[in-house]
Amino acid sequence: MDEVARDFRAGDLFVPEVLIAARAMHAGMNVLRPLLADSDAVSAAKCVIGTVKGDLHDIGKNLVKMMLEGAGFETIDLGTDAGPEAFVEAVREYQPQLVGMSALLTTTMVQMKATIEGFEEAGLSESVKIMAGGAPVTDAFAREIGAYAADAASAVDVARGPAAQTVLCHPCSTATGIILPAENRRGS
Ligand code: B12
Repeated sequence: MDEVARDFRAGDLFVPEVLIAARAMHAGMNVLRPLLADSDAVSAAKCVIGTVKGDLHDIGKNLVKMMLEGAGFETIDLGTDAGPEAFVEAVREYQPQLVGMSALLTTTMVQMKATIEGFEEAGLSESVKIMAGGAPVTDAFAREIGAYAADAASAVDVARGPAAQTVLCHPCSTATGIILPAENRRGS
């Protein structure tokens, strides 16, 4: 999946091909999972991921999830229309290192901010690295809140980086993600 991510980022592979690769990866994982469960192997980290409240688009979110799983991350998928309280509850329960939020509607982008505020109110914002993406999440939006742009392929690089690391993957790109290190939140 690393190779698939590289080719996707380079524009040599397209969404359907990534989905096919992910399906093959899942088939392989189904064989390996019971063996891994019996071994000392540990997952890279946990990621709670979901599409924000009011938004039912999940193709991009699922793609990011598959990329992360292909890189060895354990994912907890909140599905679509996930409100701040669902994210907060999941972070409390699973204590992930990462949170991924997806929004495809300009009207639901505000829910990303609301979710981050939910983490802050719950005292959880310092414990997770937050990634947010989706077609309307532009570089300008990312800058406005003091963050950096990334896409599904780059999400894995970001996820693998240290907690406070910021990565600028697609400067000025039309799409697709923001990474909020703790010190950049609240648009500092
Ligand atoms: C498919 C689709 C639907 C499907 C969704 C099916 C599904 N299971 O997802 C259905 C038919 C249900 C739908 C419904 C609606 N849709 Co729609 N839909 C689309 C469409 C055609 C494609 C979206 C898509 O899947 N793209 C492919 C994926 C792979 O791309 P992506 O999501 O952007 O993800 C990539 C990146 O953004 C990033 N990424 C995404 N999430 C994350 C998360 C993280 C953490 C990171 C790091 C990266 C990341 O990585 C991905 C890969 O690079 C777009 C148009 C378009 N061309 O984008 C409209 C579009 C998003 N829809 C739109 C609208 C208006 C609607 C409706 C309101 C229509 C209506 N009147 O009912 C409803 C809203 C329903 C709701 N409440 O959510 C508008 C949004 C306009 C706007 N600016 O807000 C669009 C842009 C169409 C348009 N041009 O008008 N839609």
